[in-house]
Amino acid sequence: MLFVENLFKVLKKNKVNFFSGVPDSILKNFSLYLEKKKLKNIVAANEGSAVSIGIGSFLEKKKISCVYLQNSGLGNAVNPLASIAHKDVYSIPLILLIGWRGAPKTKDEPQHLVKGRITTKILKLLKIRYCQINTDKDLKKFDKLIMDCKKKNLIVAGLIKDKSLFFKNELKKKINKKKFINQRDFFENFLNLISKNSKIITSTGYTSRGLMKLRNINSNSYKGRDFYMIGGMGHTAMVSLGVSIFSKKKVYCIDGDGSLLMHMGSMHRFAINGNKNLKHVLLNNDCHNSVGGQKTQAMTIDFKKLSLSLGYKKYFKIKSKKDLRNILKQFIKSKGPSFLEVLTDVNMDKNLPRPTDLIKIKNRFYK
Ligand SMILES: Cc1ncc(C[n+]2csc(CCOP(=O)(O)OP(=O)(O)O)c2C)c(N)n1
Repeated sequence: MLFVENLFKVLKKNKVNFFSGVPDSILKNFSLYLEKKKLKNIVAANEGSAVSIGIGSFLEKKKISCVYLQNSGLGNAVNPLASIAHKDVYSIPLILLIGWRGAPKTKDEPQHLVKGRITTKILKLLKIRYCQINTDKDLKKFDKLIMDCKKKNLIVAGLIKDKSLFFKNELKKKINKKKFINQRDFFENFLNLISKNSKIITSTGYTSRGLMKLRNINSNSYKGRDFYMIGGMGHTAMVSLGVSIFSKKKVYCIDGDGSLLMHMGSMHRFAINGNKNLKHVLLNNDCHNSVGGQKTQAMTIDFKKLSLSLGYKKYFKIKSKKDLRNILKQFIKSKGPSFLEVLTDVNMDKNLPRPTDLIKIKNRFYK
């Protein structure tokens, strides 16, 4: 039997059939399996929300949830874990399934190394009992932990660091065939039209990697200076606000929809506290494309009403390639804080680069 099936066998045996979480690359096949089997699953805006949904489900139905997350999202989760669910507070049982990026002795990207190093320390500080799940055999330990969680109303966790555990069960997501804008077309036109000394801050995952790829191909012919914010998902808008307050240059925040939704309250501050040099671009592909394409349902949001009611001065939308240049020009000319929604497809270039020299990226952005 495949690993993923054995994992679900353990969860089913313990009557765990409700899930909430934020997708992660290691757990990609776990969340796609939830979709395939049509299990009850809420893709939460952030990991704190995922934990809170699990807390609520227990309060109403004594239903123990499985909350899945990447360890980078443990920071978001700590508040409800420590202040609501902890056994010294309301003692609400929860099962955490954590994708452990940057685990000691594994090779990973720089933004994952610190969190990877302290993941088990955070769990220990929170008195959350955990086990590592490296093979099918480890599922026995996980099973025992879950039984304890049920008996004693505890939070427990299983840590998975090796995504190859799921490889035999690689699930493919159906590609959205709608003819929206390709991310690369957007960036090519954008970099061509902006003024030379513009500042660009891009969100985690493919947004940063896609922009970096173009810079690598053609470093001289494009304008602007980039900060690839490959960690701290969801904070792109507020980092951009901070930059813009102390800059006379035009500052562009380029967000993915998963990133924007993660801390959406930031939009309000962006609109209220931002100056006219600050602009917000949303590359809306309706999903977490970088980690498997799980739906965010961001295309159900009326960003025009939302952004204008929050205080953005203007809203623009690009739906097709024929509008791309024209609307981009209007957006670039507009007085901020303004908002541009670009409907993008999920087709990405192969072999996108991964930013590794982060200090160099920071220093180049300064200059
Ligand atoms: C706090 C946190 N949670 C989860 C992740 C894992 N992660 C990396 S990229 C990504 C998806 C980003 O989605 P979106 O902003 O829509 O951009 P897209 O991938 O669609 O280009 C996720 C969930 C993370 N890096 N940090």
